[in-house]
Amino acid sequence: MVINLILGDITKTKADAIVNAANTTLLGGGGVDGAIHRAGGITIVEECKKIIKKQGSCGVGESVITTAGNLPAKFVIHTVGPIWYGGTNNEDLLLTNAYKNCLQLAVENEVKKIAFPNISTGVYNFPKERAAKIAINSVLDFLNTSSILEEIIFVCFDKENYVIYENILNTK
Ligand code: AR6
Repeated sequence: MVINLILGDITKTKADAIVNAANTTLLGGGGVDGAIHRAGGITIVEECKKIIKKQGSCGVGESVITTAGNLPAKFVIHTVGPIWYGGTNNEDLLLTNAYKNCLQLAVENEVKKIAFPNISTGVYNFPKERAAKIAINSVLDFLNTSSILEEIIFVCFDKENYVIYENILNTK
């Protein structure tokens, strides 16, 4: 099992599954969510609508899985990270849940290679260093319990996040 770090666009990442930092409606938005829907095409939002019809919404920290449409992946795993309200709203636990629920869905769908964006660190404003520690620790904790996953890729869109991840991963 390896953890890799990329500076780039997750819609270009070849993996069994890529993770989307979505919102509770699953209907798309800006940031990485917008990029995934634009590049993946209409089939992704069509599946999201079916899921919403069935379950109402996707809660913060939860995740769902759909086709990846035209993306170079089999699946998109949509998760909803917490909005940062200063740290007193269970943000750390909710972000941990988001990563762990994605990994759980990945394993259930026999995903071997999964790529994550830096969930919640854009418009949801989660402090980047704090979010990176949670992302890496959640993945490492999960990997202790699962042998199916072979590769985890953290895809950083900005250099600041990339350097933060690089420094933390170097200490592990
Ligand atoms: N590839 C990889 N990472 C990206 C890409 C990309 N193409 N584009 C942006 N990022 P954000 P959030 C990075 O705002 O904070 C949406 O409108 C970005 O630099 O996309 O979880 C949803 O619908 C940042 O580091 O997601 C929600 O309403 C990271 O992705 C809301 O934003 C997350 O930034 C979710 O906010």
